[in-house]
Formats: sequence, structure tokens, C-alpha cells
Amino acid sequence: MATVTPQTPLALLSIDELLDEDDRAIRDTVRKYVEDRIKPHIADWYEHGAIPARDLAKELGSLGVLGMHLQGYGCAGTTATAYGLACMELEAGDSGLRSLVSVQGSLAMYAIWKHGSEEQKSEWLPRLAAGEAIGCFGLTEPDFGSNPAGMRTRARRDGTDWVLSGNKMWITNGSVAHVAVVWAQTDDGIRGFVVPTDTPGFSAPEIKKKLSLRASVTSELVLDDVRLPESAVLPGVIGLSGPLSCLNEARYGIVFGALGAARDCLETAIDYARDRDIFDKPLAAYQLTQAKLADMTLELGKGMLLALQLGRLKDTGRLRPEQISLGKLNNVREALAIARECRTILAANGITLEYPVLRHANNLESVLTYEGTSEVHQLVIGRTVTGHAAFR
Ligand code: TGC
Ligand code: FAD
Repeated sequence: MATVTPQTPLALLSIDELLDEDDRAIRDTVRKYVEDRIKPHIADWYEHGAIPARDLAKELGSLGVLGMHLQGYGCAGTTATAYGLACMELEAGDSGLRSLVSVQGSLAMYAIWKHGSEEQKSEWLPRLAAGEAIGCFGLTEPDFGSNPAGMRTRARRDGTDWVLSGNKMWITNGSVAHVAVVWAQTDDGIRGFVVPTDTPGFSAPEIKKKLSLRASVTSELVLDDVRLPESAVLPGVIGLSGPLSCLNEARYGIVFGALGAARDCLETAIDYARDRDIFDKPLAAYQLTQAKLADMTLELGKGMLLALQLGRLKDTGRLRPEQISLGKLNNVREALAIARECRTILAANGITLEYPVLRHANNLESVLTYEGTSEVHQLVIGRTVTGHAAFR
């Protein structure tokens, strides 16, 4: 029987030729960190529903990936493409690890970097970039996820102070954060507040019993008359465009990140199929298996080309939110389909934490929902191509 030397799925499309040397070097550094430091432990962290978030934050800070595409204040100032590639490698480890980094860099840090005062930037950004402090981002509420415009959390003036009250839900990093960026209604519209988590009235109980993103801290934020000085408000923005501008950054990272999880599943399934003999020959030598692997290789490659095109647009300042929706919708949806299909190749072995495929699939269920559900992104794209907003 004729055999050939196998190529990895992304090598087949010569993807590396589309990356410059610096981007490849950053990607390889992050990949090595994930191989050495995350992969040996991730199954246990996932099983126990606990990660050493504060230790990891310091390591990720030393690695230079926290807020890595921002300029100044201790941030690495890389290209957006390099940031995307780093997200991909982190999520090949676990979506929870990428979430830690996304929420820190693209949500908490970006909000302060883009909309904060000079005082807020110099107080928080260097510590957040170094991983000495952890940030979280409170937008979603128990009754307002896809429609944050309806939020009930309120900030009222009391003299020169602000007083915040309300509840946020499903907040990544909440219980381990040193600072929370909290969005609230004010008399002038929605505004962002920089809230040190040791402020009286602030608490962040952790949400337990998750079946997805178990290696990530997810919390409720309780704001019980949290009194803040006038300087706590983000001065640079009023209205929903403030938080949505931050979501653009995190969604962009997910476009690449989800492909990391998919790649890890596909490589695992290919290795498994080559090693496993079924009816006296390798599972990989059956046409049905090859059809699955070929289709997944194609989807992974198409997703990568889409991600790199968005990276190119972002690096040249031309990326629009509806283009990010195309990437988030496609790449998360396809990554989840790939993870599930890979699980079928591993069959019974696929349901355990000995292999990463069902862990990735379970994680991707959350990724499909957060940062705009698939339906929200379909509606964003639908509005763009029809001119009709169909959200309400
Ligand atoms: P709409 O009337 O369309 O817009 C209100 C204002 O916002 C502006 N805008 C944007 N600005 C920047 N970027 C975007 N992507 C923007 N989209 C809209 C818009 O121009 C307008 O500005 P202005 O100045 O005219 O007021 O708003 P809408 O209420 O109809 O809502 C639109 C919709 C549904 C798309 C939006 O609400 C939405 O995206 N909902 C989904 C919410 C969401 O994604 N939440 C994520 C929470 S954070 C999270 O999940 C973290 S997970 C952890 C991790 O990342 O790892
Ligand atoms: P809902 O908005 O109640 O949606 C329910 C269903 O209705 C979905 O299928 C949705 O697509 C659909 N739907 C909604 N609107 C429409 C419409 N107009 N037409 C048709 N269908 C519609 N949020 C934060 O602020 N910060 C965080 O750090 C954060 N981290 C998260 C971590 C995890 C693990 C998870 C699971 C969530 C996190 N979230 C966070 C919250 C996340 O952003 C929300 O869950 C998400 O926006 C969806 O909101 P929801 O769950 O309330 O669903």
C-alpha cells in the first residue's frame, strides 16, 4: 500500500509563509510555554475546577502576553496578528487560559488604556501588564446578557462621589481580580468605573458546578452601595459604544483562539487514528476516517485564512466590528464542530481527560455563547448585508 510522509493540517496550506519572522517567534515562545507549563497540568485543573490564576498571571506577564498589542505602560506593543497567534497557542492549551488573558488584556486593560484617565492608566496598566494585578470586566447581568443596553446596575452621584449598586453575572476572573471595570447606568448614559475589588460593598462569589471552562474563574459581582471617588469613572466614553469597543478586541482574539483548540483536537485525532488498529489496520487508513480528517483540515485552514485577513485589517487600522463578527461566528462554530467530530474518532477514549478533545468541546460551548452568541453575530452580519436591524 502506498504511504506518504504526513503533514500537519496547517502546514498543508503553508500558513507559516503568511507570517513574518517576529510573529512566528512570538507564536513559538507562547507554544513552548503552553507545552511545558500548561499541558502537563490542565486536565487536573479542569477536573478540580481550580487554576492557580494568580501564579499564572505573573508568568503570563513575564511572557509578555498581557495587553500585548497595546502600546506603552509596560505593554509589549506587538502587532495584532502576533496577539491573535498568541491567543491561538494559549487556547490550544485551554480556552480558560486564553480567557484569563483576553479578559485581562482586551477587556480590563483595553478599557482603561482606551477610555481611562492618565491617572487610571499609570496606576493600573503596568501592574496588569506584569500580571501583578488581575482585572475583570463586568458588563453582563443576570437578566441582560445579549442586550447589555438594558442593564440595571446604577451609579448615582453623592456629592462628588459615585455610589454603585447592582449585580453582574458570569464575570471571568471576578473572584481573583484586584480591579474590576464595571459598566453602569448613570443620568448621562452608560459609563465605566474602575473599581478596586477591596472597596467596601464589593464582593465576587465564585460560580461553581460549571461543566465548561472549568479551568477558569467565573463569578458574580455584587455591588452593594460601593462608594467611589469622582476619579473612578472612565472619562473617555459615555454610552454602549464604550463596552462594545472593548468587546471588539476580545472577540478578535477569540477568532484566532478557537482555532487553537480546534488544532489541538485535530492533531490529537490524527495521531490517535494513526496509532489505533481497528479490524486489523490503522483507523487512519479507512476512507470514512480520512473524509472526516480532510473536512476538518479544510475548515481549520479556512478559519486560519479568515483570521489572518482580519489580523491584516486590524494591523492597518481598517478592521470593522461586523468583520470581527464573521470571524467569531465562523471560527468558534467550526472549532466546536471539529472538537465534536474528533471526539467520535477517539470514541470511548475521547470522553476522558486523558485526551483534550471533550475538554475543548465543552469549553467551546461557552466560547460560542460569550463575547456575543452565534445568534447575535448572525444578526450583526444580517444587519450589515440587509440594512435592517433585527435585534428587537
Ligand atoms: P446599537 O444600537 O447597535 O449600538 C449602540 C452604540 O454602540 C455602538 N456600537 C459599537 N461600538 C463599538 N463596537 C461595536 N462592536 C459596536 N456595536 C455597536 C453603536 O454605534 C452605538 O453607538 P452610539 O454612539 O450611536 O450610541 O446597540 P444595541 O443595543 O442594538 O446592541 C447591539 C448588540 C446586540 C450587537 C450588542 O448589544 C451586543 O454585541 N450584544 C452582545 C453582548 C456581549 O457580547 N457581551 C459580552 C460580555 S463580555 C464577555 O462575554 C467576556 S467572555 C470572556 C472572554 O472574553 O474570554
Ligand atoms: P441571553 O442573552 O439570555 O440569550 C439566550 C438565547 O437568546 C441565546 O441563544 C441568544 O443567542 C438568543 N438571543 C439573544 N438575543 C436574540 C435576538 N435578538 N434574536 C434571537 N435570539 C436572540 N460577561 C461579562 O460581562 N464579562 C465576562 O467576563 C464574562 N465571562 C463569561 C464567562 C463564561 C464562562 C460565560 C458562559 C459567560 C461570560 N460572560 C461574561 C457572559 C456572556 O457574555 C453572556 O453569557 C452572553 O453575552 C449571552 O448572554 P446570556 O447568557 O444572558 O444569554
